[in-house]
Amino acid sequence: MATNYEAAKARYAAIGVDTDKAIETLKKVIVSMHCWQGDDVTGFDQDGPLTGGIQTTGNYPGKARTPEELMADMDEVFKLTPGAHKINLHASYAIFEDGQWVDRDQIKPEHFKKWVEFAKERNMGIDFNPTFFSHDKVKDNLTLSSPDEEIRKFWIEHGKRCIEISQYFAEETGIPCVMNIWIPDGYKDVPADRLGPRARFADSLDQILAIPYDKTKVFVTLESKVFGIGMESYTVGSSEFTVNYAAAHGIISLMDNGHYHPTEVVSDKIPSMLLFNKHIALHITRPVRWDSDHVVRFDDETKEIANEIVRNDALDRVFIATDYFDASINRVSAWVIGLRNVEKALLNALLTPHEDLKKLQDTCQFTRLLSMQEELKTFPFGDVWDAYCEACGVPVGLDWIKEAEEYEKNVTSKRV
Ligand code: RNT
Ligand code: ZN
Repeated sequence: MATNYEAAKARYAAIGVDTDKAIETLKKVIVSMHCWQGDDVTGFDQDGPLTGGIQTTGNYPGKARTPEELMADMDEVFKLTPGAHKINLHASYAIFEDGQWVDRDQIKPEHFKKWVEFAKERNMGIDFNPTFFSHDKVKDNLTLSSPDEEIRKFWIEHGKRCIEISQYFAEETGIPCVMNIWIPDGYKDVPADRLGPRARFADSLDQILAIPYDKTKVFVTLESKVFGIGMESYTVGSSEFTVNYAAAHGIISLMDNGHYHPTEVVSDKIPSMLLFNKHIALHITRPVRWDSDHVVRFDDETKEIANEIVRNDALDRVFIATDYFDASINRVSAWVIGLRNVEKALLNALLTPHEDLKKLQDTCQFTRLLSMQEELKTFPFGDVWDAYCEACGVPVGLDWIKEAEEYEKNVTSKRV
């Protein structure tokens, strides 16, 4: 493999790309790994179904049923995936000792102590998400925008508790916590009032963000959405709502690439957002005809998202997180495939001679630009990718598949 890498390195060097440097840079880029791929977004705080207009489909055996199982599966993913990670938790993954259950408006740092231990042992930070779904207080698909003041108050309290927990994560791990707010709220059919729910959502956010917290430790992000299942006609937290709210209140916009109209792409939004914001946040997923949260592939849009981050020198300004959930295939492998593909897209971007390509654009050499862009696709990317995996101490090439299959045979298939 060393010789393959040497040959690849020379080919990239000939176009001014330093492969060693790309590998060193990528090693330090943090990708926040969503915990919810492991258990189909179930969590541990209640037994009801997944609600909120999101859906996991499939019933592949071996899903994690307990915190211990989920943590073991996450460790397996870390073993098979190169790069630096954070873990991304939802509030519904609180771990209650026997008889200690409290509702979401009363959760406390102590309910996440085991996650802090897990993260610290692995030198990782923790990102967090209040869970505004899968709960009996999601009334008529509404939470922070509900006209029912009691419902709205419950969820405002939940948001406040989550900021406190986020700060606890940051203080314990020494790594800032990104706390993302996403609400499912919306209507199945044409609403009679589009402004009222959004005004209530804005007021709820104002109240949540009014609690004192350390803004150097907790970065609050707000995620938009275009529709959800059962909320096809209107979502309260639309793109315009979230981008404007975030800009006006000094929090951060989060773009999930499953949350736009099918021909709209997040890659094109990234540079505009970077021009006007110090930070932006991403959920990387794969929509197939709808917000289906398929496992991320090494596809054109994922590559283009990575290109926009890298060529605009924004690796330290973009909070990168994954967000997909496939229950139709081995869940650990699903996790690994998507995360490895995010890493591949970033490496691919780091191996692209962006400055030269920009120059071709600015001098209107479009024929040469297209020729270059297409030829770069057959450069020996795979050899650099293998060297990166080796440098990170994770399986190279197809080797991870065997390991994942062993884990399935010995661990997840025994869960019945
Ligand atoms: C839903 C949003 C949201 C969730 C997670 C579980 O459409 O993408 O980010 O997927 O919070
Ligand atoms: Zn998302």
